[in-house]
Amino acid sequence: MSIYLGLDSSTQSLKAEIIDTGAGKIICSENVNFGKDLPEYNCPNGFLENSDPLVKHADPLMWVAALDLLFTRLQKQHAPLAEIKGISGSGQQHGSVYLNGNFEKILASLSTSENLAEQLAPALSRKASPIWMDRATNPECAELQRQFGPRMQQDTGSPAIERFTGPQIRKFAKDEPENYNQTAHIHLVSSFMASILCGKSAPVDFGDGAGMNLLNLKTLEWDHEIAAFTAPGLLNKLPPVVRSNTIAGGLSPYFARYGLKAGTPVAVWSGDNPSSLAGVGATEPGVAVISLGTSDTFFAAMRDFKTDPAGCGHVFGNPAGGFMSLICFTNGSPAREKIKAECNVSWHDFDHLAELAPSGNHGNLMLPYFSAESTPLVLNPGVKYHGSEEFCSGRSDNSVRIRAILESQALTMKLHSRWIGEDFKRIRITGGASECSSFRQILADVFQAEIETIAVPDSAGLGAALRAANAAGKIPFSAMYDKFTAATGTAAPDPSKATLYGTALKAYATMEKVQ
Ligand code: XUL
Repeated sequence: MSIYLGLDSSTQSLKAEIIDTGAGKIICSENVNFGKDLPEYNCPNGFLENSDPLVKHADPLMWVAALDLLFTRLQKQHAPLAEIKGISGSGQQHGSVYLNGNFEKILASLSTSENLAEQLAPALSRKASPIWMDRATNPECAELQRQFGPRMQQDTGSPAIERFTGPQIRKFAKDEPENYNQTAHIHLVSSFMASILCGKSAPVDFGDGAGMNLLNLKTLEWDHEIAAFTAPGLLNKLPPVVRSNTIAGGLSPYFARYGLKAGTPVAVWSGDNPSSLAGVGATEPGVAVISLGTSDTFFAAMRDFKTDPAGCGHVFGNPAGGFMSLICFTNGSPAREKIKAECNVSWHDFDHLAELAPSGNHGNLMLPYFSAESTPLVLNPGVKYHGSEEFCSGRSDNSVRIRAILESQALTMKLHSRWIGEDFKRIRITGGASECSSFRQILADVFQAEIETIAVPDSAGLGAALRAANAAGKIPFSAMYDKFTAATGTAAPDPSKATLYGTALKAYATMEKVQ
């Protein structure tokens, strides 16, 4: 049997997907929800409460505790842990973990009589980890941009971005120089979790490393000049950066307590978006992916390295080699939830009501900035309405309000993905809201592309398992895609809607410019 394990350390949970590549299926899934299962870490939504809405930090020990709980649960459901031939993982991107000089010593001598969180607590040089939702580094981004100008984006794939790791590290070094000096290793969530599995400090992969404003994508090495300016001595604190199919090490003997085999190959972890690219079978260029998770993301394998002139889109490493584009819309799912709550309807009715309003929604659109937005960058949120007086004053039907959010979200994705320069005719869609058939049709008509649904509930976790099979079992991605990532449904574009949505796109772009 060829069994591989993929772990997915996301904002709100840690999940496991165990696959059998011979049978071509997921044979076991498990999940730990941070808010529900680990309430003692005070992160009900994956982050600690803070009076400053721009600050979003999480307790890294919660991610560690989740690992023990997840394996306990897998063991309880008799998952074939002893048969696993390789492990990899996916981490929420950009988040960083700060560790002192004891980290590697502690990892090398983990005892099975204590749990992981207890043992790793003394290794932290910073109690909380900034995560991808944090927006508190605007001054640091300005400093980095002043220093490097357009080179920052040309060489690292993105201008200095608030949630990216480099600006976050710079802020920490400025605000807490003593704790920064105590820091011997700075890890991403992905490389931190991989380190625990293999019992030593693990490398960062190109996929996730590209989300740091520190990796030079032209040389695929840390950019010495940018690192030196970001924070003193930073280069010595960063792990090595490697290709996504590198084996980081063998599984630590600690995990034998759950029935796993010590020494099982652990492939480097990657970010959730690069992992999802594999998990939805889109590592070859030509097909785009829309992932409707907490944030909505639009991403695709790239034919060549290219950056977004508007500075909103990013370039990350494609786990199969080369690059991928990624555009993140922070208000994705929370904005849909807000409108659903305002209309006081079920998801079923939300979907149905959206279909009752006509395509184009009589020109009623909205800028859905319920909270700070990444694309376009909006640090002072506020929702703006455009259209009829009835709609703008909040008196229109639920159907019009619901259609307005869905059409606006589809239009913003179309508008801000144009820089990729590819007229996608196939788009694969995943995540909770991909079940909303009205949204699928709106996306098909706005993009004039075939929208394919994939029945993968956790594309990042599956992608991590496929990456484990690729790295440890040398199985090509293409040999696994047919079985694991086949489309389960399609929405075809209606060509008669092309002009209408072309006009709506112009109206949306104008509204965004004048706001
Ligand atoms: C991507 C981003 C998010 C996180 C969390 O740039 O910030 O997609 O990876 O999922």
